[in-house]
Order: sequence, then C-alpha cells, then structure tokens
Amino acid sequence: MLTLHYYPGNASLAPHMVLEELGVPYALELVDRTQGAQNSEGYRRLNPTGLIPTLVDGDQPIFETAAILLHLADRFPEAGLMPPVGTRERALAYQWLIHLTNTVQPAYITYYYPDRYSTDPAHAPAVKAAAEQRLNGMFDLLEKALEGKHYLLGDTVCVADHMLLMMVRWGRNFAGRPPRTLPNLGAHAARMVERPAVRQAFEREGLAAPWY
Ligand SMILES: N[C@@H](CCC(=O)N[C@@H](CS)C(=O)NCC(=O)O)C(=O)O
Repeated sequence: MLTLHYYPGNASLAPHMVLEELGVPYALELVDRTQGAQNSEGYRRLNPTGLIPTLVDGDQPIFETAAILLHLADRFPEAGLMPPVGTRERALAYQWLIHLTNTVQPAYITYYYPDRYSTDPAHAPAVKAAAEQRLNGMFDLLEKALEGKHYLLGDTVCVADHMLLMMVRWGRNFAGRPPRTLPNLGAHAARMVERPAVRQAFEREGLAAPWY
C-alpha cells in the first residue's frame, strides 16, 4: 500500500500528481499544518525532518520530494514517467529534477520563510525580494530549456515536469513577474494541467484557481 502524507499545495503536490498518473491505489493522509502536525511525534517518526511530504510504501517511509518521485517512477516503470536507465534522456531527467529540487526549491524556501534567513525580522521583506529576483533568473533558464519543446525532455512527460509545474505554481503571486507569464513556461503549465491526472490531484487537494 502507498500512503502520501500531504498538505494542500505543499511539496506533496508533485508526488500526488504522479500517483494519479500511475493509476494505482493509494491513500492520502493530511498532515494538518494548521495544528503543527508536521512536528508531532508520530509524523517525525516517519520523517525526522518534520517536512512535507512523506510517502510510506508498505512499511518503508521515504522523504524528499525528488526521491519520492524517482521511487514511484521506478516502482511502476510501465507508466514511462522516467526514460530507460543509462540513456541520454534519463541523464537529462536527473539533471532537471535535481536542479529543481536542489536550486529552485531552496530559493522558494527563502521566499516563503524569509524570517528564517536573518536574525533581524526587519530584513524579511528584503530577503523575500532578493529570493524572488534569484528565482526570476532561474525561470529565465528554464524558459530557454523549454524552447521548441512540449516537456523538459521534448515530447515525453517525465516526473521533472510535475516538479516544474509545482515550481511555476509557487510563483503565482510574485510581485514582479510570475513564471507563468514567460511564454514557454506558461504553455508548459497549461499543457500539464490539461492532463487528467494533474487536474485530479489539484481537485482532490481542493486547490482554488488560478492553479499557476
Ligand atoms: N526538500 C524537501 C523540502 C520539503 C519542504 O520544505 N516542505 C515544506 C512544505 S512545501 C514544509 O514541510 N514546511 C514546513 C516547515 O518548514 O516547517 C522536500 O522536497 O521534500
């Protein structure tokens, strides 16, 4: 049995979309952040980082979004959500997924929790603005990477595309230039939310429009 511990719109959204893509049975378990449930003893036993998401596969909890995405693609290879091992396409799928989780996502953590990045609360607005500026540069790079392509790898969707949609969504309220306003990124997001699995995950999480 697969159980995804999630909170609506959090990093759990990418694994949720992928679970829907797979069409396999799974359960959702809400980690109620409004009650600080991510810090409860029970949740920390599954995921000692106290962060969301956690996937429990059988009796094995797994944390880190990108690791969960890769594990799901490995468990259900027939879904074709990662290219075959050892191919050029697989290398590029790793490249983009790890870039998104290792570079883009941490900039979002700074954007959403600027108070954690200075001991002086007065610095928070400037820390947030600087994070948005850095993210703009990252989205310029992703915009170029999508030139002439439907998905990050070309014509075939892979789990890095679900991660990218989530990164574009998280920037929907940018003060300056939301990533959806870049033509290739906007078209990619529109294409992704046309996928029934993606819509189903957004709807099950009760996410209100605009989705990205
Ligand atoms: N690298 C981690 C980051 C997860 C993460 O930061 N999750 C956020 C929600 S999007 C969270 O749980 N925040 C709670 C907190 O920081 O206290 C992953 O991708 O799983």
